Amino acid sequence: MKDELKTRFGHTAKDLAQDFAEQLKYSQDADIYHTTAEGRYTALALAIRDRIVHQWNLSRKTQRKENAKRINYLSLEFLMGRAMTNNVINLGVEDQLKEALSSLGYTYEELADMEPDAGLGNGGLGRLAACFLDSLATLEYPAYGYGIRYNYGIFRQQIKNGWQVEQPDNWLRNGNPWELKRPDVVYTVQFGGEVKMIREKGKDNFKWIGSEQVNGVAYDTPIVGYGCKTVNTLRLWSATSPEEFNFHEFNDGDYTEAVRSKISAENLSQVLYPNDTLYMGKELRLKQQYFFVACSLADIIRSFKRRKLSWSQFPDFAAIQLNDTHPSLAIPEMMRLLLDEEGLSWDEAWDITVAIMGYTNHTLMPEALEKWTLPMLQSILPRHMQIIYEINHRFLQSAVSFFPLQPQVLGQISIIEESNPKQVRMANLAIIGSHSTNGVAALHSELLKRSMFPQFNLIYPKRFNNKTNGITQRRWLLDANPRLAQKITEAIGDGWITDYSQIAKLAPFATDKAFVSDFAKIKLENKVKAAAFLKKDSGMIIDPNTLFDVQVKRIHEYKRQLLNALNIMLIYNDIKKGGKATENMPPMTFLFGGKAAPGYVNAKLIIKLINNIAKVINGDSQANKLLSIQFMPNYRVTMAESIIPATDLSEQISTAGTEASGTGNMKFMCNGALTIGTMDGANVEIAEEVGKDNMFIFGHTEEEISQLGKSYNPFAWAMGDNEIKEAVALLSTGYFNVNEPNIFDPLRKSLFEDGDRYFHFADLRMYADAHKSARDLYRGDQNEWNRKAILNIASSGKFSSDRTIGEYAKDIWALKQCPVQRDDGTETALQDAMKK
Ligand code: 26Q
Repeated sequence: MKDELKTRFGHTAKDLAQDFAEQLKYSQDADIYHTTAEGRYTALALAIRDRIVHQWNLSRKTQRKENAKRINYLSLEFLMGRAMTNNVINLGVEDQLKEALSSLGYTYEELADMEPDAGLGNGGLGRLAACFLDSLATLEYPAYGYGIRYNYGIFRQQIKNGWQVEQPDNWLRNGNPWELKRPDVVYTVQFGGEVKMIREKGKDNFKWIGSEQVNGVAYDTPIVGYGCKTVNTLRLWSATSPEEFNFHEFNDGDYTEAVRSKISAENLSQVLYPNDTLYMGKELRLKQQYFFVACSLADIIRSFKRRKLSWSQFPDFAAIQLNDTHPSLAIPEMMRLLLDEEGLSWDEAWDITVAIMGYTNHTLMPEALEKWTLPMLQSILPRHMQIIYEINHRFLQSAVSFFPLQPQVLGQISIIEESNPKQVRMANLAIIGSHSTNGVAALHSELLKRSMFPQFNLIYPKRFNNKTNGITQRRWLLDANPRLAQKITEAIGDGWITDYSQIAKLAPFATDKAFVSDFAKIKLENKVKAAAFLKKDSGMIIDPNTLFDVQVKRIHEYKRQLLNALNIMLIYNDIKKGGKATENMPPMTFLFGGKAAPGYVNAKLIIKLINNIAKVINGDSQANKLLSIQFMPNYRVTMAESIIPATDLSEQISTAGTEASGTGNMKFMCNGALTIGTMDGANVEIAEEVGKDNMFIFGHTEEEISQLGKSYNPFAWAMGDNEIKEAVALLSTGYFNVNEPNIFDPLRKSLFEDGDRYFHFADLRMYADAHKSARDLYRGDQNEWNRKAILNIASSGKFSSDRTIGEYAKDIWALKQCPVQRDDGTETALQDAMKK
């Protein structure tokens, strides 16, 4: 592998050392004796980037020459994490690089550790987009990711006195060596103003004259496929003020106004909105969405126009996937461009738009559905509002025949909600304006058809489909867990890296004595490493010789971190009483991690509660021999890469029917953790693959939950079980908040007075019992535990994002692979230039 890979400067450790030293000298103006850690990191990143750029250029050329269709993945979020270790692995230069750096007296890990996470996303949806980019490049599909180059990513979370405190994430502070600014790729986007109708050649033409303009400049990041053949592009837009606009006001003498409007333009790409699942109708968010949609579509159209083909062929060359409704303005924007700018008829424009667009839904929570008020849309995007009205009008006309004598149904499926003020339902728009609507796990996709959008399913039965999520095994196993990856490769060869179905070959090793003992050793090593990471990251002390029980994900009531906390109270109470449930308990470390949306009061209270419980239990000399509770501040991709490989028990305990898929569940599975979980999201399919016997499945199913429905009485469920009653008393009597009276009242109220919307008490007994069987197995039969863990890895083949992307490519995008030759790039840049 290493030997065949030759890039433009040759490939020995010595060459790499030379490149690195040159970058230090010329881009950092430093020699190896006088450098800062940041400078060394940047120099190394630039040296690596140089090795990517040639292949990047070649990929673009090949894809153009082959007239290949391209997928354009539109997403407000790309949660990329770090690039360096990933790029180094995909380039195949890790060993030489380590040698090169150590020959200069540096360690690779130390430099790699300087890189800030690219945290341009909230959670699952943004990380999914990042995994998809990795799979698209590795499978050699022509693809662009389009998004916003936020100056501030997801906030940094600090914990002060148990409470979450948000700090700005200034991730570009020291520059970003992975990106290339493309000053020539810039589009002007307008907002506001009015629409004029001009009658020309017997035809009505609409002209939208905006009152405010913003430029979007492209910043490109290379996405290196494994083995480095195809290098695709993540193109992120940064907002600036158009030059002329400024200059004009400046000359009028209104200098401060010029500066003000410049700043207001730049505001657009300043910051990622930190809420997930709870939708808020902020004007700046709407502008962000339109800004990035308008730049991306202009770019896609520019690239199509270069081919000089007819518009009807557009869908043969471009597919656009909408990552949730956040980019769904792409539908009216595409219509506007084709109608107003290109002069197509409505029907021509509509057929093209529907053929190009695909929509992925990521949530079942009604409060997450995007709705913009009509007055806001009207004032910011007046022409789009006209187009949306026309789309809706035509749609409702065609829908009438499906619902004879049921006029009220039309009100439900209309894009416009007749509330006060009226609202525009973006999900309805996305379904109507695309040829595919998919959910992200089998159960979720069924529920979309059955409960969320039944009428649309009646009208468009062929549009609804499922694409079960996946994760990239390259980042989440090869990169995050190198020792286990090496062991697996020794056992079954390295085919799994690019063909993850081969991981099934690991199954026989679940009973192979040597393999099992190596697996156990590696798990312990990973725990030691994770403990060191946490010590360095936040000063936490944890004991690697305990069972690591981990729940890491955004904090949300439906994900039920509270259920975990209530179970910990049960365990604690039992220890204090010397009860049976904890008689033979293995020493345990409960690890929590995750951010709460800054405005989500109950989520923030859950963090505080976990921290308060931790304080009491960790300080209790009787309990702390068996129990340690830890909240890990600032959970992020880089922390996940350290914690997940060290986990024994993976907590996936959402109320059935609420988690669309989950993807953390898959990451834990392929790193050899056992899952304790409900039959929700992709857990259902994990159980299908590995068998319920090799998991700890508990709780009401989705059907049972909806059966329980309104008759559910949390109080009765809680009080009917003595141990639960006692644990609840700890919460109600303020045991964990002696000096902070009443702070947890809102949580208690949501559980008991507001009906426990997420059915904690319906599932708590079953959860506690399932948890006990997990503890018992861990304590009683390490061999059996490890056998199950290895079987989990061997059964994780389905959950590669390579499989997911293959399905999107075939079923939704009609996309073909476009192999790119690997070129050693031995011609120098000068030789290249002289050919021109
Ligand atoms: C919407 C409007 C305004 C501001 C913010 C938002 C917003 C932002 C992010 C709404 C939702 C999100 C993120 C949703 C998300 O991450 N969903 C998760 O997607 C994963 C990938 O498909 C699934 O595995 C998870 O189950 C789902 O919760």
